[in-house]
Amino acid sequence: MSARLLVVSNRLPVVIEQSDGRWCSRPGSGGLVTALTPVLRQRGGLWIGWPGGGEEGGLDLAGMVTAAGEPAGFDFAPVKLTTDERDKFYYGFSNEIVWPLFHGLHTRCNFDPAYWKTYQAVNCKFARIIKENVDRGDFIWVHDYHLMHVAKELREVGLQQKIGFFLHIPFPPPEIFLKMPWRFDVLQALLEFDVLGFQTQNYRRNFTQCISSVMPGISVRGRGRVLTTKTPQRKVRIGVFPISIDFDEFADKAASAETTEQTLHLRQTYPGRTLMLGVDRLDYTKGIPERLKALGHAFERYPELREHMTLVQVVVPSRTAIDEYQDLKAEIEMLVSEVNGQFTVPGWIPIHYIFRNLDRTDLTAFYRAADIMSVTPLRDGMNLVAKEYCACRIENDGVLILSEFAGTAATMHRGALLVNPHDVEGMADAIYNAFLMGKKEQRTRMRGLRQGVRKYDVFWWLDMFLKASSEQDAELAAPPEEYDLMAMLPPESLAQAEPVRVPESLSCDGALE
Ligand code: ADQ
Repeated sequence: MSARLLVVSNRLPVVIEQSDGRWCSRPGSGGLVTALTPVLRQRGGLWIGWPGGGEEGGLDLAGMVTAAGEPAGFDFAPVKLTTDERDKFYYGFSNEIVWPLFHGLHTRCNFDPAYWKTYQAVNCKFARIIKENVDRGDFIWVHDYHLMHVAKELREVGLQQKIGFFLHIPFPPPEIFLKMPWRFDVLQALLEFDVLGFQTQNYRRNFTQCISSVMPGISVRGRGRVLTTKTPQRKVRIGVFPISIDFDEFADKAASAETTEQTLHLRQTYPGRTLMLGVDRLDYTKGIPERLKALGHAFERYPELREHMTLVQVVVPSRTAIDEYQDLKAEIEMLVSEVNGQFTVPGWIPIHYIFRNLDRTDLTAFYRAADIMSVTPLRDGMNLVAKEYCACRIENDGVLILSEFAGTAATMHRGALLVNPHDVEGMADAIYNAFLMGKKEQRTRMRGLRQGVRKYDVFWWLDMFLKASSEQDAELAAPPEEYDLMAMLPPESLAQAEPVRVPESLSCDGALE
């Protein structure tokens, strides 16, 4: 497909913000930006999104964003949000409802009806800006949970061309999703897209189960990478496309002279010690407190780890205007000092804690220097950090400790040491096993992991999505065989498990107005 890509996401890969009283731009961070930037750099196109900020009089937002886009090699179009929109659409509906709910943490949700109204209004605003910028023949590709209503709004203003949607986060099972007061509206809005992409088969299954539970008139057909469903208005294709990274870019950066020098410097800082690394956005889904508790437990349970292993925990600031994220930061800092207070001896501090954005050289040097990488989210759509670590292990060694609840586990389970992040003892054992693992086993595992990340990189992901959009089904590979937690349970416990039943009163009978 050679159409121009018109990518739409809540955030642009550039952030406009005030620093020392002056407006300036800086690169954005996070998984979506890491994945999509090389795609647009390679293909060109237009990226529509919000560059941050609220209502600032006199600020030439479009000019600043255009200037920031020039070196990137593709175009940006900004969507300006008012302060009220930012609070209710971004902090409110997106971050207090969809984010926790879709990660299975419904007790953290604040189902404020005012948020829903603003969410629709802002999706309508995005749709207007797409309409102003779209050319006939463009492929409109909307990203993530902030913009689930955009296709519906675009259809209402008469736009009939193909629109794709990719969900970067998990899609929850029906018993969680159906708690959302606006569940039918959200499902109906999603079915206004032509192609829907999910990270794993499990998340797609959750989505199709929600459709069959509450829209009995709509059946989902097919098997393999793409399923189809027909609504009265259109045929919707529903695929599994595990997102990835630009493997070569990370591997080349890891091998560069500046990263090598920086890696040597890091290794000298921790002489003779096993270095374990954690790199996460500040978020309660990333399981940072659980990891710190497990490490404390590991030092208790396996005293030989003391003075021989150090954790470097890097946390990138994120959503810090929200109280909950400030509380999480305080909790992390308290746990770091608790473990350090209990175990530090002269010449050895168990945890080094870094709370800031790192540039690519620093990040890849940490990946290269780390003997063990700990990626232990409570739930994660995919988790690119796990893939970045493997890409940077250019000597084919290192151990990946990986949560079975990360989307990445679906395909990286063979090479990684899988853990349940809620199981403090199991995590402590995994840390100890990683510490003891010999180079031979490390290489066998890491080679397999690296081959997978190299072959199924972000360009493969793009290709699969575009082929599915243009119905080139013969060229689509089957979805990967996935790690299946249920398959580990004894058969008798599965026989007793009750299937999820949705009350008939919830059914909305497939009507799509
Ligand atoms: P995120 O929740 O942002 O992404 P993740 O996929 O791990 O999670 O990506 C984090 C990104 O931030 C990585 O590319 C990493 O390099 C970068 N990063 C982390 N710490 C950093 C630091 N201190 N300095 C600079 N950069 C740092 C969402 C979903 C994920 C999904 C992605 C992509 O939550 O599940 O994998 O989108 O779909």
